[in-house]
Amino acid sequence: MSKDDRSVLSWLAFVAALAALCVAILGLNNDSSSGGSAEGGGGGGALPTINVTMKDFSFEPANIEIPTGGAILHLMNGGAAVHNFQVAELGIKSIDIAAGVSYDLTIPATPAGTYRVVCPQPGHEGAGMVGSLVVSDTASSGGESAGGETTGGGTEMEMTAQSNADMDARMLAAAQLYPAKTLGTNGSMAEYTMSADGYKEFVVEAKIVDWEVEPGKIVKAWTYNGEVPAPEIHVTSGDLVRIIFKNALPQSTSLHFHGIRVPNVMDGVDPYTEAPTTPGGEHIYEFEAKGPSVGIYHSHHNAQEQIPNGMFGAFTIDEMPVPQKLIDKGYPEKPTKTMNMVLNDAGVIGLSLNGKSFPATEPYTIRVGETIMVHYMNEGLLVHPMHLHQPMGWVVAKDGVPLDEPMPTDTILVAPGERYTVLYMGTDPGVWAWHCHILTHAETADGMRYMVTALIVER
Ligand SMILES: [Cu+2]
Repeated sequence: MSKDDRSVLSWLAFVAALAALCVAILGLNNDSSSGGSAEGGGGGGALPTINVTMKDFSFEPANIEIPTGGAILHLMNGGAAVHNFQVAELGIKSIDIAAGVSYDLTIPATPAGTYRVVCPQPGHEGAGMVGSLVVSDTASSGGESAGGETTGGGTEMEMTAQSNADMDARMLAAAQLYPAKTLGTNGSMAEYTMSADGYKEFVVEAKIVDWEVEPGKIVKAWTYNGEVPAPEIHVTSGDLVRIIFKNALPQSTSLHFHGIRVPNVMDGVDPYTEAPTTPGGEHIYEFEAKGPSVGIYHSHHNAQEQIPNGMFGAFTIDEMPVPQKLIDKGYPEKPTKTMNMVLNDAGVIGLSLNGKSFPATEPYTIRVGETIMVHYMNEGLLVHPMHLHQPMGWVVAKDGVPLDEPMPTDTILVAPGERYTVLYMGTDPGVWAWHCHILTHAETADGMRYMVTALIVER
């Protein structure tokens, strides 16, 4: 057993403590949302109608109680996005319900039990749009209100010692998978060839590949060169850069260099600065690198779908300097390691760090006294407050511009499109949790998930 293995195992004690906290939080949430309101039905054997509001991104109530004889769910979309109501176990799925529209979904007679409800729209389940359909003999069936009290067995409010032990066991099982091996590797550096006319030439091909986000969740990811995030393009100021861009997608696209200084005609904004690159087509981008920069290359065509599906990669020019003020505090002049942490929350990939969801995320290791420089890059649709339990970090650059005055941080809010560069120095040995602090982006009742990884600090 390696030192790393032991460290990860010792983390399990921490996992158990977090599990207990999670139970407490869940209890509170259920308390405020339990009990669906029932209306209509008219008696005489007609099915009761239960109102369910769909929001961005939740169901209200989250626990929908219906009798075994069936019910009509009056689904009202009170959000801004299209939503859908699915109970996969029962083979039930509503139509796509547009914002502001309601739809009556009939649930036929169903055996008593608790069934998982999700919105199957890309990214919505990951964003927390899940609930339970609680079918019981004791749920009201004649048009009476289901009331605010839990009447059926098996809801999370009625947590018995057995169900609590079951939850702990599920959390432990999930935690023990970390770090799980999955299909599809990332984190490579893009290779180039030198052209006869002095350019560093990179070939970037947009294509769809099978990508395992977490164990067993294999999606059709939209990628550059088959990786999520795409291979990092790293060049030096003064380099002449040529990107030979090929489109193997079934859809047009274009390539934008976010946070990189390029001539307007190389900005990749079709149909303004260029025509879209159609399926099977090719486009050449050329410019001189002017850094330092911490940027991203990503789609600028149907981007709200193409980017979250995986079409993003780091584009960096030169290195971000360590501020003199930190060197004065004893930080090394160069970081021991530099890495990117690209955040995502939508599309086929969903809530993820570097294209992977816990327990498939990658742990990072440094020693006490060593430093790791992290470029956080948000390519999703939501903000993410990224929190490292220890060590304390220093923000040294914002959107690729070095800061004169570094700012301390243990939680940094990264909005879509933003890049923050944070320097951490190993202080106390241990396996330190590292996660988004929007808790539904990091945990479920089955344990830690999604935007969670760890920094291992070795002696
Ligand atoms: Cu988040």
